[in-house]
Amino acid sequence: MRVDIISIFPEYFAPLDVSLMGKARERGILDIRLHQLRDWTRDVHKTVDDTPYGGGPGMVMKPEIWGEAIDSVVAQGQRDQQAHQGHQAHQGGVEGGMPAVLPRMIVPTPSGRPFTQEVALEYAKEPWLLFAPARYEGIDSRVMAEYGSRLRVDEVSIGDYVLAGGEAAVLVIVEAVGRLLPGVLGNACSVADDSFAPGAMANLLEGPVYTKPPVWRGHEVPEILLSGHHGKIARWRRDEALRRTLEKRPELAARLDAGSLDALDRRVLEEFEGRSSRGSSGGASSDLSGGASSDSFRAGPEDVAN
Ligand code: JD8
Repeated sequence: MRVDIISIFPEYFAPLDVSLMGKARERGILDIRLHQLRDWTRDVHKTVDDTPYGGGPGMVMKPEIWGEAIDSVVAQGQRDQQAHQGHQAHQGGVEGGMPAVLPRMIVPTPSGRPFTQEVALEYAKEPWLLFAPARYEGIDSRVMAEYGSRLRVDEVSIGDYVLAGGEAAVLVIVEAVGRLLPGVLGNACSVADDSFAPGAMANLLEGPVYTKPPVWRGHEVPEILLSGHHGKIARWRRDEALRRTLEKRPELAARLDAGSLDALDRRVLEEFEGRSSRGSSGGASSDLSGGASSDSFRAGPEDVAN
């Protein structure tokens, strides 16, 4: 996957040199290119912003600079493709390259559609992503209109809180998408187990995890985990994941597909219901008529420290 990022703070993306994303780049699975937006300014002050029409606080990013930058980065990406295909064609002795692919343009903004695991899975299928993280009050809206007619443009938000700019959101999205690419996660771990692949644990939060020593500062590891009884351990983990989801994310629990719950699951829900009605914790109701949605999010067993 090719990823182009245009920003006035390209140094913000140094974290993409390390850990999982760093290895994915070394292995050629991810091809990340950083671009300094100011390289497309023409004035001595390298100005990228101006006052908002209609007044109001802050500054808005100028459309011309973004237009020049996006046109240039897309053209360069297409030339690289042609060169790559030409090289492949030459090796394979076949004529006529494939039609030039255009990138999917992603603009982080607090007013964007929620970025979820389902969206991450969607982006992971793309050959080329172009990120336009902004600063100030954002980018002149005509830029998204201009490219919305030529590219697929997504305005996305990573959460209901306000950041100072889009760079942090791009880091989040690149990591969430990058770890889904074939060959990035070690073979021990597969995203099929984790990221919402429809399955028994979809829509459930992670349960608690433990490692050696069996006793630490007087705190013991739950006995069941030392039993070696895989069936009972799996059951215990599911119960813990259900309880944690009911307690911390009742709206997710409400989206659990009733059909995917077995009698033991329902026992956990009724037990929680009982506890919550006794304690009026206002937790999730066990009426699971909501039906499952695929955009759940469960972390996967990364085999490297992040
Ligand atoms: C892009 C500029 C700052 C936002 C005035 C504060 C995403 N989940 C998210 N929260 N915030 C952002 C985000 C914030 C951004 C930009 C994304 C570009 N800002 C602006 C409008 C109010 N300042 C985000 N994804």
